[in-house]
Amino acid sequence: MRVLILGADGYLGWPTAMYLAEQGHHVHCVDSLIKRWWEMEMGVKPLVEVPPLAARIAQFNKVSGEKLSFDILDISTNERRLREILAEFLPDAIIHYAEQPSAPYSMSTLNRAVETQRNNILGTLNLMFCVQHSCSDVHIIKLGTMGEYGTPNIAIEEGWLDVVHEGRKDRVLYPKRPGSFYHLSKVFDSHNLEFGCRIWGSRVTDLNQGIVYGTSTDQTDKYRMWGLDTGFHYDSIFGTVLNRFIVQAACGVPLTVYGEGGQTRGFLDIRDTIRCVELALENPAAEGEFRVFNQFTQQFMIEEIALMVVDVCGGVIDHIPNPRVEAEEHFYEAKHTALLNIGLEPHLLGHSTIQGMYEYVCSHRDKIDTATLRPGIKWKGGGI
Ligand code: USQ
Repeated sequence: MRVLILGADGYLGWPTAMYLAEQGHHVHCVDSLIKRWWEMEMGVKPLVEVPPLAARIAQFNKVSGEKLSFDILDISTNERRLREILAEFLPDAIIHYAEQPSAPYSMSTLNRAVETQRNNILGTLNLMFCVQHSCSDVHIIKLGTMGEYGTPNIAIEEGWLDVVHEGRKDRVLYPKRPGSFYHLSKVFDSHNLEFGCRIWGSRVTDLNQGIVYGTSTDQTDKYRMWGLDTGFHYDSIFGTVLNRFIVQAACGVPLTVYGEGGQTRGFLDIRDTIRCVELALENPAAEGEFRVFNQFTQQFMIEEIALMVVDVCGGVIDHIPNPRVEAEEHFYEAKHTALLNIGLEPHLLGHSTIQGMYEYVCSHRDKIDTATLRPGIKWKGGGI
C-alpha cells in the first residue's frame, strides 16, 4: 500500500515508518519538526540523541535497502503543500500522528494551550479538507487517546454508546470528559472527523490509544547500531509514566507517584501500537464510517505500575502531591476487544519487558538529566 505518515519524526511515527517500509509498503514521511522546538522550549531532550529526520531516513535507506521518502511540512499551516503531496503521492492510507502529545505542556500556559489546540485541531481539519479535495476515498487512521473519555462511573465503550431515552433508542458518540487541554484537542478532532464521515462519506479509524511504554521495536533493535533509535522521553513533560518510573529507578531517585496512585489507565507496548496501526491499515473503515478502536491491552493503577518497577529494578516510591486535577480512586472498565477481534496478539507487561527497558536505560544512564524528572507544571494556576 501507499502509506503517508504524518508525524514520522516522533516516538511512534519513526518506528512505524521503519516497520511498514520493511513490510513492503511504500511509505512517505511528513513532519514539521516542531516537537524538536517544543523540547528546546521546555529544556528537555530524549534519552538518546535523535539525528535530524533527513539523516535518519538516509541512514535507514542505506542500511535496510528500503526507500522511505519525506517532506518537511507543517500540516496545520500549509494546506496548499499538503494538497500537492496528496495529489503527487496518491496514498491508500494516511496515518496521522502529527500532534502535540503532552497534557502537561498544554496545561502550562495560555499560549501553550492555544498552541496545542491550534496545531492539533487545525492540522486535522486541514487534512480532512485536503483529503476531501484530492483523494476522498483514502483511509485516515488517526491517533486519538483513551483520555478523551476521562474516568466515567460507567463502562467505556469503543467510541459509540447505545442509549435509550424516554422510550427511544439512538447510537451516539460516547460522552467525553477529558482531563487536559491536550486531551480536549483530541476530542475536537474526533468530533470533526465523525462529522466528515457523516457529511462527506470520509473513511476514518480513530485509535483511542492508552499510555504507551517501551524503548524498542524489532526495527529499532535491528538498526540501533546505526543510530536509528526512537526518541524516548522520560521528563515530566513528554515522558509517559512507566517510561519515567524506569528511568527514575535507573538513576536511583524515588518513583514519583502522583497522589494516591489509584488512577487507573489503559496501557500498551510500543510494539503493539505499531501492530494496531497495521491492523487498521489492513482492515479499512468503510465509506462514511467513523470507526473507533480502544487501543490498549491492559489496565493498571499507577501504584501497581510503580510496584512492578520496584520489584524488577529496585528503588522506592514517593507519593508526591498530585500536580494534576484527576480522580485518584475511581471505577474504570474500558472495552478493548475490536483490535483483538481482527488479530492483535498483545505483548503483555511483565518482568522481561521491564527488565529489557531497564537495561536499555541503564546503558544510557550517563545521559539522564535528573533535573527534568520532578513535575513542575500544575493543572491549577497556569501562566499567561
Ligand atoms: N503519573 C504519575 N507519576 C508520574 C507521571 C504520571 O503518577 O511521574 C500519573 C498521572 O497523574 C496520570 C497517569 O500517571 O494519572 C498517566 O500519566 P502520563 O503522563 O503517563 O499520561 P497522560 O498525561 O495521560 O498522557 C499520555 C501521553 C498522551 C496520551 C495518553 C494516553 O502523553 O499523548 O494520549 O498518555 S491516556 O492517558 O490513555 O489518555
